[in-house]
Amino acid sequence: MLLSKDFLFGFATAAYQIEGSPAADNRTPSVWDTFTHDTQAHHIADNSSGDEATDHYKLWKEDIQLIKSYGANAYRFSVSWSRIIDFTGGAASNSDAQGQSQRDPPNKAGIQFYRNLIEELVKEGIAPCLTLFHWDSPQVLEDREFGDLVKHWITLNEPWCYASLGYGYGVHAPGRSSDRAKSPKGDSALEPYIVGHNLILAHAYAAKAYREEFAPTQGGTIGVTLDSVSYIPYDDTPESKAAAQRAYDARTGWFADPIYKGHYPASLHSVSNNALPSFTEEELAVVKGSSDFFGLNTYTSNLVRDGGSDPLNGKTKTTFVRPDGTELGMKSHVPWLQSYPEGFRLLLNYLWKTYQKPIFVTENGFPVKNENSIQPIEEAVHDTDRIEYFRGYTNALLEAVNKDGVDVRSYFAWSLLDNFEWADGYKTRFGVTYVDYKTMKRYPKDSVWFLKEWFEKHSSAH
Ligand code: GBH
Repeated sequence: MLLSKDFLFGFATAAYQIEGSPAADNRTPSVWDTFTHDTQAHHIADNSSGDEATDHYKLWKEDIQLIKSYGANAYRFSVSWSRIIDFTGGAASNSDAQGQSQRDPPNKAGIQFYRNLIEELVKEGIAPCLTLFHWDSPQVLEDREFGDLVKHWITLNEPWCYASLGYGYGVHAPGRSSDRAKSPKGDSALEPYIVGHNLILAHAYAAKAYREEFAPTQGGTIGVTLDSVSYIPYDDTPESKAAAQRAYDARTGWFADPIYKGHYPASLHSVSNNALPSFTEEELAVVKGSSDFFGLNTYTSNLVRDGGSDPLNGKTKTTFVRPDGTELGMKSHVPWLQSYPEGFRLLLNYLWKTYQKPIFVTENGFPVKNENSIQPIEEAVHDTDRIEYFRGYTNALLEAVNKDGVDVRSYFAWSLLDNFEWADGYKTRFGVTYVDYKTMKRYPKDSVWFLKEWFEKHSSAH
């Protein structure tokens, strides 16, 4: 069962989660620096930050060798706009010939870092897949650099998370929420929808710029990555089925419907209490059809029934416990994730049927329970549960492709390295490589050899 000739087999990361070196080469703070260093409030489980993360800004070459040794032909990463644009104000090198200061002046040293990374990847035969926005940055979009070598562009990573976790629940940067305990104060009923709306527009105009100015000569593709959960009706009742659909609409359709179909999902108007801004005709023409593919990050499944009050999950109740009291799947280190491969197959089918776009799986992975406290590291690298997870999910992908005819074009495991897991800090490890945060030494885990073998077995590009 070989996958398509250009199938991308790889690992994914994100800038703030791995780079460290927050002040190197004129980098200025992002919202995540501010959030993790907030002295007024406690946002991160272990009080950590991405200041060091996995020290990838220094160890990038070594990390590319890891990717190569893992048999991948692709690597998905994001760029930090705090490095790419010089916000330090008026550095001489950023003035043009007339001495005028430019808007969004490029920061040469920061750009050079990514340039070096990309060139090295290409040299090693690893296709760079570049995410423009993985939460850590100002919303400035700029694809002029790197286009000669990067053929796979992802505009946004999981806009649902940025809008809902950052402006609804306030658990991610910039931490806004109407929750009394949280500061700064926001309006959770309204702000996520305004942020989401503007993210859709930012994505659409970036895609338009790329397609018009760069794609014709550079020949790449551009699209958005959304996160989804496989929403499965709790039971056979029409109420549960409708609830599962509402959950899809609130999580994924919120972004996917405008982008692929040209309108917000009907249920979201009522669920959000009419908080959705509207698109002008002109905007809609840019938004509709603005993604070449369906970029999908997915980790888990939920059983859904009617009844909740939270608009951000479609006013549904979600659980991992079936009506007969059994658990849906294998538990992980975090309460929101259980392994349920059959759900992944259902999800791939649902998205293919609903949006009819080739699906690029851009993240999928599993944090082993208590992996952080297993000692010594030589023991921790025996990540049996993660192997089990990857075995199930990669097999579900093959079934979706070969038995159901779903068009899937990539599989990126999250993540290349253990890293700064946002609000969880360093307590939750998603890597296929163990990082010793004291020495920054990398130790491949057993699961990566499982993936390497899977890549080899299903690649038709021998
Ligand atoms: C992805 O998000 C991210 O793209 C990546 O950066 C991250 O490291 C990775 O997954 C692993 O988490 O507060 O209980 O509601 C995945 C989707 C959605 C998972 C929000 C965590 C919050 C759980 N995320 N969810 S909860």
